[in-house]
Amino acid sequence: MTSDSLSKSTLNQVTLAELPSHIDRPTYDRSQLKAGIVHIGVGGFHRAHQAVYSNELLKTPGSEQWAICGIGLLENNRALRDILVKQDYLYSLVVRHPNGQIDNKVIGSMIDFIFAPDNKQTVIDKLAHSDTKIVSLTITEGGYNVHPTTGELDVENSAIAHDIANPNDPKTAFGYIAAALKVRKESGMKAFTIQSCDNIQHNGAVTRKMLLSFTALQDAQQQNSELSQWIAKHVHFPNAMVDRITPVTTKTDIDYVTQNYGLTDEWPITCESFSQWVIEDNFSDGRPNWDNVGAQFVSDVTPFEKMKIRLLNAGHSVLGLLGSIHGYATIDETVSDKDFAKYLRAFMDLEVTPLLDELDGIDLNQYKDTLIERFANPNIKDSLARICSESSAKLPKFLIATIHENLAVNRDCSLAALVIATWCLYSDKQVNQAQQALDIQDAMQAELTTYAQQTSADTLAFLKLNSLFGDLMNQPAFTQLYSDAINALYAPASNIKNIMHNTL
Ligand code: CS2
Repeated sequence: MTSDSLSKSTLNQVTLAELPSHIDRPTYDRSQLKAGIVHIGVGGFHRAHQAVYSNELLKTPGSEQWAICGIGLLENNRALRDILVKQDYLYSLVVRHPNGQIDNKVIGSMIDFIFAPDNKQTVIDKLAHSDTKIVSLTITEGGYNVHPTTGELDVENSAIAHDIANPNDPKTAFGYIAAALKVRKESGMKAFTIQSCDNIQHNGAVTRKMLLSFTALQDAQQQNSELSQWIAKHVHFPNAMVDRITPVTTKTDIDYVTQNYGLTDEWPITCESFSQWVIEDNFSDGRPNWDNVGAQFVSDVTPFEKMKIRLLNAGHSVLGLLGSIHGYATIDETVSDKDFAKYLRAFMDLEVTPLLDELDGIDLNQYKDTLIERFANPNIKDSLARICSESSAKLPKFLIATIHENLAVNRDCSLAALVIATWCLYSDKQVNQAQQALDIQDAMQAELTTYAQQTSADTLAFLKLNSLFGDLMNQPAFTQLYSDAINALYAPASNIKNIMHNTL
């Protein structure tokens, strides 16, 4: 904390009145709100996206039942809970436009937060409460426990195995949801909607499939329990495409708020001005009119989600891995280098666009232009470390799926092959071209490194991680491209830009 911030009061319900007048704040009476939404996984993205749509909606009369109660499952949510409690669940949102314009806001849609590890029964009671109509999720790609090659629930995951065996002592989102739905079923209550807000294609359908497998395994251990069948019949799982770039909060963001809001907020959120949310209109027991505040309800979200995940998220990973090896630190810095922008655009045009469906009202060329402009926003310092974090959970869905689809129709995938080879080098050496250490966070890091470190003896060693790559190892059309890329990357004094240039 800076000495400046020490002298300032904390943002909370009382000090809200002290904010300078230009700061947008809740204009609704927060004491009258009810938490119709319980959200599991209150990270930066949720606070820049769904909570912001809800904040705008609460400004319109008649929507008081749609406030949010947050749930934190992870130990590191303890600190967030302490901050939110101190701030009456209020937080600042700093929206940074590409042209330098800044929208300063305070978001008030969250009215409670429960730290689950210390309050398991409170969480189950909250989920089972009759006010709860929607349980929404941002538990990250890995949180769904989908086995990357079989597409089934990964029952070997230790937390999932624990929750299947111990229905009364949950740790995972599925464990809590199942416990609460059991209460609702047994007491004759309506089911809630389960609304995934993660970057997974068919996120609703995936959540449904995983939860039904999970509850079927729990049912098999208890007599007369038919929870899985009840869920299949009563719970709705709308698919959705979600989008807003939200970098990790830095000390600079905290200091900005202290100086410009005149109050301290220990965990403000900074995000880009662009925001998109396309949702299937398929809810179990009512829904907020988020379409009145910029979201879009559609009957089928499939083409929107594929376009976003395969262009934006994969595009981020392309820049993230190549840019990290080059020595860049942020996305805007990387895409402002015309060699990287050119490579990204070629990847999008040649290897992704042919796999996408035409979308009424969306011009794909314009969508790609906008993506590059968004990535280049100089006021959003989105770190490559954030983008590359948990690549083992992201790349199978963002990029490797594209490679498989291209191979199936004999289309070239050399640009993506170089990215996979770069991921091998990144996991193996863990330094950039200038030999500076990379900040790598990945639940599979030990395995990634072990396989990658066999590369000098066996060029294809990394691809043997078949839980990530499936049968890529046995597809000569791919292994040829991959070996060429590995040989170039591992050559003495190799230079990523030259290799990118030669791959184009
Ligand atoms: C990013 C996403 O995590 C990532 O790799 O691509 O967090 C991305 O910023 C969001 O999906 C944007 O909507």
